[in-house]
Amino acid sequence: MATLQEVLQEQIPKYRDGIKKLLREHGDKVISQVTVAQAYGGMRGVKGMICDTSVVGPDTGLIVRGRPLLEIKELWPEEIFFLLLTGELPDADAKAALQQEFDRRSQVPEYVWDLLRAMPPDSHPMCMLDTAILVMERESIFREWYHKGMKKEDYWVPTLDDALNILARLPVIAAGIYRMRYKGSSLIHWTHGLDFGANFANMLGLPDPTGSFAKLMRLYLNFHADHEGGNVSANTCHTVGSSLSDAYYSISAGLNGLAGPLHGLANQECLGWILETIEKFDGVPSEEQLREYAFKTLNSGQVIPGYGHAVLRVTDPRFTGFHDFGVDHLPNDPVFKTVERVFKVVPKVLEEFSAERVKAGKNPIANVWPNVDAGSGALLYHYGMTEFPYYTVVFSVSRAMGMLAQLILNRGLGTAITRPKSVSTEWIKKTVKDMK
Ligand code: CMX
Repeated sequence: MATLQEVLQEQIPKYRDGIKKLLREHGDKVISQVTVAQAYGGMRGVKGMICDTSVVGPDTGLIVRGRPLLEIKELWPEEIFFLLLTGELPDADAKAALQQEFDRRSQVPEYVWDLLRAMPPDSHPMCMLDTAILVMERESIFREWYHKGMKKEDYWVPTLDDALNILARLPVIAAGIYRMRYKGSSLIHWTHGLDFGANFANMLGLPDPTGSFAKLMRLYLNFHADHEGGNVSANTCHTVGSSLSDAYYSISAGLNGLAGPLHGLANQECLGWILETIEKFDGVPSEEQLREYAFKTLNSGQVIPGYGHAVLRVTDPRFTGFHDFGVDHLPNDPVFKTVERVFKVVPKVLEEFSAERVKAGKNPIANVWPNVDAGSGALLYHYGMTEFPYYTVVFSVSRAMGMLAQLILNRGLGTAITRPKSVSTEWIKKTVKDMK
């Protein structure tokens, strides 16, 4: 089979022509309308952007290029990246070629480590990761080619080059942040010939006598790679990239969005919440104790992290996949047992709380089921990664794959600069006045 570059070389012109034809034939058809509530409500449900790497169905969860997530959970991260970009799975040769690309590009420049070492000791690991990406922007091949002059049809080529450089370095930098921040110890280098997930696990330096931590890392990097285009991180990366900012600027911006507690940081918050309950009740809490604690959290005006979703209306299949891993590998772990018990209790609590909200004239909670962040932290914790401010960094190493795949395809299409129309409250008031 051809390499990733060769497959894209063949696919992208066809993809571009197909979209041009679609626009010529159907460009003026209406696919979405916007209510006033949606304009004020984070544009929830407005169909106004395109993402061809994956879709999230409210009742199905993540589907990557037509394949439901739980059917592809055995794929390794490098295969997922190939699939996101091309819609095809690499054969053994194409996969080996991609792994060699990562080997070749994995060297992190010394100035990145100098910068990270100079950062204040209370810098959040997400801030360290994003800073490291941004400082490497000087190496952007896209920026260099753009300034020399390049045809629009070729934009995707140096973007792919930038993407591969970022992706190869990201696990090295992320693991380096972990080692310098939490272990006060030396960095572990990328091992040539080892796959992406096992390499990341190895560079973190946590004990893994059975290889099951490496297995978890492959699963973790697979599950978090993409979640269509409208979420904060992907949407931000897309918007920044649409101005032809290069991949370093775009990815760093997207990951800054992932660092918010309502998005990727929820996994840190979630494990914190689980551990609080264990500490308060001196061991795995009973269902009644969890119910009481959940209501206490809600009544104090906080959200229950790891539950709810802007799009999903069922249990997130990523939660199910992690739960299955926990059942297989750590069924008696107290943190995992608490996660299981929370899953039994919290959806009902949220349902009751939602009913009370509605009676008080507030919005219902649209989805009471767990999302990806509800269980993943317990697994990391079991393997000795107990520093939960770091969890979103692991998420980032993975999510970069989806954002970069989307960026490359958008460059291939020559997607327009993002510029939705904003309106003022004054305009809304005037416009709705005479409407029925
Ligand atoms: N606990 C308490 N209240 C919740 C809730 C939860 N887990 N989930 C939703 N609600 C509340 C919202 O805060 C909102 O309240 P207000 O109207 O008072 O602002 C109301 O229910 C309606 O919200 P919604 O339509 O159900 O959900 P949104 O699309 O607005 O928000 C999300 C989605 C994920 C931000 C929200 O469910 C939440 O805050 N969950 C907890 C944080 C979390 O797990 N985030 C990670 C999501 C996955 C990811 O993106 O990484």
